[in-house]
Amino acid sequence: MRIIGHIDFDAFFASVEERDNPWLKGLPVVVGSDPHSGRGVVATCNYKAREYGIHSAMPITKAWQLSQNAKREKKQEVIFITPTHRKYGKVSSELFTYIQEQVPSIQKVSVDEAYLDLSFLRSYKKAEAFAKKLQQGIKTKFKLTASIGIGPNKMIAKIASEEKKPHGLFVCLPRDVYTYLGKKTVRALPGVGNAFERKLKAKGFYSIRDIQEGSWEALESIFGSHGIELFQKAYGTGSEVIYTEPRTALSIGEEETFAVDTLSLKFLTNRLSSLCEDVLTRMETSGVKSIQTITLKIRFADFETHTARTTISTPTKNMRIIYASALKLLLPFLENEKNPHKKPIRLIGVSVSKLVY
Ligand code: DCP
Ligand code: CA
Ligand code: CA
Repeated sequence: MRIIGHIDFDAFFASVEERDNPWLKGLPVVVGSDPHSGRGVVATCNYKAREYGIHSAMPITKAWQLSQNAKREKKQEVIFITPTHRKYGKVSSELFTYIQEQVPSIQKVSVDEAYLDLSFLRSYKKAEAFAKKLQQGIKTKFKLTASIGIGPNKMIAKIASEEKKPHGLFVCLPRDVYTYLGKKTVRALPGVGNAFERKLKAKGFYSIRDIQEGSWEALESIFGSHGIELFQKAYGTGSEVIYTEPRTALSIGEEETFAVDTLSLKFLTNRLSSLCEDVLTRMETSGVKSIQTITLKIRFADFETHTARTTISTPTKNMRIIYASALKLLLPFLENEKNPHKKPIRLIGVSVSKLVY
């Protein structure tokens, strides 16, 4: 039985900003271009700002006007924030690494969404419980919320993930697909944008039910091959496969910030060894058979940060080899070679990549 999940983070850029800037809590937030520049659009906004009618892709000047209107009504003025795409990218990859450790096959489709193959759980009931736990884990670990939809294929899962946003979970069982889709407007189908929607409406197709009850010959004669595709979509019988990300691109890493900055060899080697052990444990729990690249991250007391990496000739999962490689990378940072001013170290991190599952 195929069980597919679709996860989509809520108000993604805005939620990351709210999380990282606690003073924004409870305020309407727009992430987008500078409203005083008079150019550009809203990338996204939090749900509070959506109450003002603001949404993604709206001209920023329009969002500004709506905020000013709200202010006149004695409501909170909107806080405008310029996007930091690098940050969102980093958060995104941390999130999906976390998810990937728990789901054998995922397909990331944008900065904040992915399909998850949940078939390994073998029942919709278990998949639902798993999704709930995943949402909770994400909330605890990353202080972000995501919505999840579950269904027999990607299309249904994606539509279902919109159902209960934000922080929602909705399951569409295979036997409910036809009825579930029937209640939605044609717009819910992938590939139906503004223009196509208008054409469909002009021909009397408002809801997906209208398409389900129409004949595919009629749809074909009006819309050609698009018509047939639409007919198939309306029945929700897709069986698209999950295109698993190449796992070689991923890494597993652990890092530690010390209570006191230090250059003590004994202390650092002890912590390094413990970090390598943690990495190894995580490799085991996520089914990694071997690794080939080891990366060391060092942050000095003044926050100057370096990474050094080494790739070994034969893939391994031997603790001693991983530790020895990490140690070799660390030593130059304790000596003149990479630390001429003898700056104490604040943080070290170890990560492994070129993973084989
Ligand atoms: N995005 C953007 N420009 C757009 C749409 C989106 O820059 N026109 C960015 C900002 C969003 C992110 O992509 O935070 C994800 O887009 P979504 O469509 O998933 O929207 P959100 O995650 O912001 O909100 P929702 O809770 O509706 O998913
Ligand atoms: Ca989203
Ligand atoms: Ca999205």
